[in-house]
Amino acid sequence: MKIDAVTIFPDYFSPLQLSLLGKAQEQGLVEFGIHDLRSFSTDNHNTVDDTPYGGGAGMVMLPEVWGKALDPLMTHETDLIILTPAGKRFDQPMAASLSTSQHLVFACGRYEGIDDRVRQHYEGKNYRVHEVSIGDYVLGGGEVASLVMIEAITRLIPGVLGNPESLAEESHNEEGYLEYPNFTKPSVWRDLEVPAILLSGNHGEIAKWRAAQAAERAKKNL
Ligand code: 5OB
Repeated sequence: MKIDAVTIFPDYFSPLQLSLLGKAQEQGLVEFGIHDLRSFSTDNHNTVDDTPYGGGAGMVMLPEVWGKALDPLMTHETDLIILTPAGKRFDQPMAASLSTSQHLVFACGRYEGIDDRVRQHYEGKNYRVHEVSIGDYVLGGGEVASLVMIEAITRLIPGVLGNPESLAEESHNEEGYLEYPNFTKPSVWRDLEVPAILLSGNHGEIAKWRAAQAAERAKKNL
């Protein structure tokens, strides 16, 4: 998979060189291209934004600069992801769906966002465009949201996880993650004991206990 990101803060993407994602890149399972939006600006001040038509606070990112940055990246195999708090909420099914794409392009807006005609333009040319939010909270821009999505998506690419059993186990669970409480050594820590069932070796009973614990947690955290 090829993953491009366009941003005015390329340094935000240095964590892609670490841990699981760094190894996936070394193995050739994923290739990252990080592009500085400012290098596509056309004036001496490297301007990337301007005041909003209709008035209001903040700045809006210029469509001309975004067009110049995105045009050379877009193909009809591309999924263009525009990060915005007004987008569709990112979840595990969306991560699974995007993990089968050949090419993702993350457009990281700052300020009040990107001129909406950028979305209109690429949708109008029949490119696949997704406006995505990672949750209901305010961020300074799309960079951290992109990192969240990239980590969730790339770990689903075959070969990226060292131990594919953890993926198989996650897939038993609708949301795609483990919800029961976990314990490791020692069996007693600060007078707190690991539940005896987990030391029993009875895998059928352990699975039942974990399912019940997960259900209880899910109810509590709703
Ligand atoms: N808040 N998801 C939640 C987001 C967000 C803010 C963004 C982009 C995606 O940019 C300001």
